Amino acid sequence: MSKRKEVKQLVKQLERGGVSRREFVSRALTLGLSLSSVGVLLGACKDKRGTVGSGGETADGPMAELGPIEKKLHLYNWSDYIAEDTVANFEKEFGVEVTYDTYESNEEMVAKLQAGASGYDIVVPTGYITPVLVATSLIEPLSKKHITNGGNLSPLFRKLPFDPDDEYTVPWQWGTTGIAYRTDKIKIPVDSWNVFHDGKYANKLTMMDDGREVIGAELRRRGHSLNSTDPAELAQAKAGCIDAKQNLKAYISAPVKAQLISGDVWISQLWDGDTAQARKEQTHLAFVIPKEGCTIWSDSMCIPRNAPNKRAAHEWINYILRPEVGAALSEATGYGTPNAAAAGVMKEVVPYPTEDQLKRLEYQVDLGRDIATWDQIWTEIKSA
Ligand code: N2P
Repeated sequence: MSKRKEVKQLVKQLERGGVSRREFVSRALTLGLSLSSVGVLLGACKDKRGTVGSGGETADGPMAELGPIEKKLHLYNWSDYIAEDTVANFEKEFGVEVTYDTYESNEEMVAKLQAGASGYDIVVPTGYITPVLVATSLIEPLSKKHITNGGNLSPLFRKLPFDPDDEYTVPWQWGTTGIAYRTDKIKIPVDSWNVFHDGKYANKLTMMDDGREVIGAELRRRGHSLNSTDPAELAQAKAGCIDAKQNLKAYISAPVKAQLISGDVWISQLWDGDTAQARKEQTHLAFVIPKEGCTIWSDSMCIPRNAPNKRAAHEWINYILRPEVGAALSEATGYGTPNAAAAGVMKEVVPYPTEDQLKRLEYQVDLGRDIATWDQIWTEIKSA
C-alpha cells in the first residue's frame, strides 16, 4: 500500500475512533509525516467530527475500548424520520451494513421489544415511555464517555425529566402534535380540537392511531391535563372521543400525509414535522397548535438491552450528533433539532416554542399504574 493510502486509512480510523489520538500521532510519525502535518490532520479531524464544547473528551477516549466495530447495525425508528442518505453515508464511512425497520407508535415498538429477541441496536422512543423501558430493563445505560459529540447538544435537551442524568438517552428530534389542515378546502382558520366534533367535515377528518394523543387531545379540549388520571375526566374524555369518532375517516398517523396531499383528507391530528414534509408536495397545508393546547415531545436514541452491535450503536449515536449529519436530518424531517451545533449550520431551524406557546404545550409523562386504565379506554374507543 502506498504511504498516502496508509495515511488516509489512518485518518479514517481516527475519525471512527478506531485509534486514539496518541496512537494516531505515533503511527503517523512512523509513516514519515512531519509533526506539523500531523497537527493539521488532527485539527481537521476534530472539525469533521464536530466536537465542540465536550471538554476535549475525544482526546483519549477511543471507541476502541468497546471492541472492534461490528459488521452490522439494526435500527428501529419511527417512519419518515430520517434523511435520505443518513444511513447510506454511515454504511460507507464505517463499513457497516445497516438494517432499518420502522414503527408507527411507541406502543408498537415497546411490544416488539417486550416480545424479546428483537436484535435491535438502536430504538427511538418518546420521552414519556423511556422510564417504562428503564424499569422493565428493555434498554441499557449508554457508555457516555464514548459519545464524544455530546457537547453539540443544546442544554435545553439535556437532563430531561425522563432521563435526569442523561444515562439512557441521546435526543434525536423534538416536535409538537397539533392539527394539519388544507387551507384551500377550509375557509376559516382551524384553531381548536373542536373541529373533530364538527359534522360538516365528516369523513374528511383523521386522528392519530395513538391512544395517548387522541385521548390527550380530548382532555385538553375539556380543559384538563393530557396526562390526567382522574376517573371522571377520563370517562368524559372517552365519551368525547367516541363522539368525534363518528366524523373520522380513520385513526392514522404518519401515513395520512398521502391523503392530505391528495385532498381525500382535509384535517388531521398530526405532528408538525410530518406536516412540513407533506407541505413540500402540497403547499395548501397549514399546521396549528390548537388554542386548548397539545403535546410537545422529544424522542431519543436508546440502546436495547443485549443489543448485539454495541460499538456500532455508539458510533451511530456519535455520527448523528455531528453538526452536518444533524442538520441534514432536521432539514429532511421538518422537526426541531436538539443539536445546537447542527442548528448553527442550518438555513432554517424550527424555533423552540415561545414562552406564550409553552403555556399551551405539555409533555406527556409516564402514567404508571394508570396506563392500564388508559389502554382499556383506548380499546373501548376503537371498538365503539
Ligand atoms: C415521524 C414521527 C414523529 C415521532 N414520522 C413522534 N414522536
